Amino acid sequence: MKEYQQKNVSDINLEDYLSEYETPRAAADDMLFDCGRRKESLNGSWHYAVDQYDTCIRQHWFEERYQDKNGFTLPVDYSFDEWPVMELPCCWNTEKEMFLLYEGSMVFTRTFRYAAAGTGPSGAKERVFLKLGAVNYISRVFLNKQYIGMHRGGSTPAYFEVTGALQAENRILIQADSTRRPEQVPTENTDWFNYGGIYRDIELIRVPQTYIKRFQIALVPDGTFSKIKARVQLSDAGNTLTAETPCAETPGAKSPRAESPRAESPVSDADAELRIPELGICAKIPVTDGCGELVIDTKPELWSPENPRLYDVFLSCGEDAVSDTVGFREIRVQGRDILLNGRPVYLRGISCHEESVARGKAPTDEERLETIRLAKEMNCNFMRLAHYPHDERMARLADREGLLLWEEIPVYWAIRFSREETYEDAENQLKELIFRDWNRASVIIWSVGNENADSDERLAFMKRLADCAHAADETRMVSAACLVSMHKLAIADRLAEYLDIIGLNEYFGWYSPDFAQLPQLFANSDPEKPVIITEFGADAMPGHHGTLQDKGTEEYQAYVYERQAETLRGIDYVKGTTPWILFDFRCPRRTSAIQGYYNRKGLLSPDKTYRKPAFYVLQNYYQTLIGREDAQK
Ligand code: GCB
Repeated sequence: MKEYQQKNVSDINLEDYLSEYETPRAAADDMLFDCGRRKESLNGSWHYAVDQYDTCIRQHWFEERYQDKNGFTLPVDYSFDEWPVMELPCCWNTEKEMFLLYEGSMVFTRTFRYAAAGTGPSGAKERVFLKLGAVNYISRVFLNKQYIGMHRGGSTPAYFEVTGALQAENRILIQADSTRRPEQVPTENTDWFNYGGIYRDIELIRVPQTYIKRFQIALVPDGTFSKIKARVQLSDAGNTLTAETPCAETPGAKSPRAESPRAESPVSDADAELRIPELGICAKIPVTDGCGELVIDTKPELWSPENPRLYDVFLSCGEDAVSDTVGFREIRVQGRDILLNGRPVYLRGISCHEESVARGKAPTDEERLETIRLAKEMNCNFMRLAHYPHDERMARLADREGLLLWEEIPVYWAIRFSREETYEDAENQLKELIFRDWNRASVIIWSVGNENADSDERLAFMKRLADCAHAADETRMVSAACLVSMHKLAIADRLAEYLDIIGLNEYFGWYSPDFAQLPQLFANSDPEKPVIITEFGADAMPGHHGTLQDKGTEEYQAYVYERQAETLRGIDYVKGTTPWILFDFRCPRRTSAIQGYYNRKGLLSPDKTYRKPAFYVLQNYYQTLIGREDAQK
């Protein structure tokens, strides 16, 4: 047999073709702090092929073996540079009609040039990372015939170090696999459309040998609004960086190291330098074993939806420097109140999917801004970004525009709660989200899931997630959208014990038709914590009219909103609402005449141009809540 024939035979018979591409796996610990860094975009034209049978991996297309060792030409099943072209990032489903319902693998490839930068002051060469903003659900990266690694999780970023694989001329190949699988997070059954693609930015990021891996900065949540804590983690433990330009210590700056037993041990690391010019801060953060922390006395103007004040912050350490634009605010729970900057706040919210008719889960920045603008038009100060991490631009826009956010991971419905690998996947997505958006003032709540039936396995799984979120972030609150116990007609989810705020989805007037049960539910419940009604709602096809008996009409939807508002306004422990949902969204499960593969619970049409009457009901309700708050001041 000729060599290629032998190879061909082994390719088609090897069923375990994937196991060697399960690791290395990019995960939360591989993330680096990338704000304020120079990035080279690899967005743009990529060649692609639908790869329904995973042939790219089975046949090792990335090896580009066009000849055998005797120089004979081999037949191949691909022609990268003659494949059609797609402009990335995008969801393939909206690019061509024939891809609308395609779920599975697609292979994307392009070439690019890379010019190695000169060596830095230390003489060391730069390191380079590839960032994939999001690929649903699995991505596998190959660079210059070399396998780099894979990532799981459809809505969080992946960082791959590519330093050793880069050349002056490069071919990159990425397999994106959107297959739904029962053991994934989310599992195969959801109430939204499963878009596929490399749908967020693709970037190369250059950093020095030792780089700033994490930089977290926030107001210390102690009720004084007078301290900022900055935390730094470098890429290497026990590094030997030297600070380039030491600056005078800011008066009032305290390093916890000075108080810790470690203060006695010799300091081998350099200091990092933190600057916030508008606060007159230029402070050293002592770094030991690659980590440093500093608390600075200062009185920043506080960030809030009404006054979204942002400060430019700069951090440098050795040869590395990053920057960010951050707001300083305090959010915490006291009894059944949610306090923003020490004052009780009612979260006038709306739930929102990440979707655009034309671009699926890859809306333009203008569309994102429009979404925020529409929420504000409805008098919202809060938005629930359901049911998975939305693009990091959304939190940046919310920081700038002044909107509080709930961010969520897709632990949705019936996850495989007893499977450890599924837990690890969920936890990794949670950490990737938290590390990504840690510095965003707008984000006040991490949600660890939605509507998971209360079983022992689920409780253990979700408790671990809540503990993990608390451990990763002491400045925010943890919640989940829980189910009503219809059996007890009460808020009785055992997970509530581990949350700071109880999220509650209730559909009285819709799935549970009897409105009278809603006040009864609240009368039967006595939570020790604030509750946010994370969902209520009703379908209404835009322009579909009828009487109050006709479900699916605009009239009935508006009626549900009126009845809900009537009850909710009187419940003292309900501290916010995020009705379901801002706009209609694609949903394969919704096949009725009024639905047409859309979930029609939106207050707006799918293109966000048409306001249903319930939009104005909510707008008025929130206006009355603002009036009530003003009267209490
Ligand atoms: C829910 C889910 C949400 C659905 C919604 C509905 O409870 O959390 O994802 O889309 O109900 O419309 O049924």
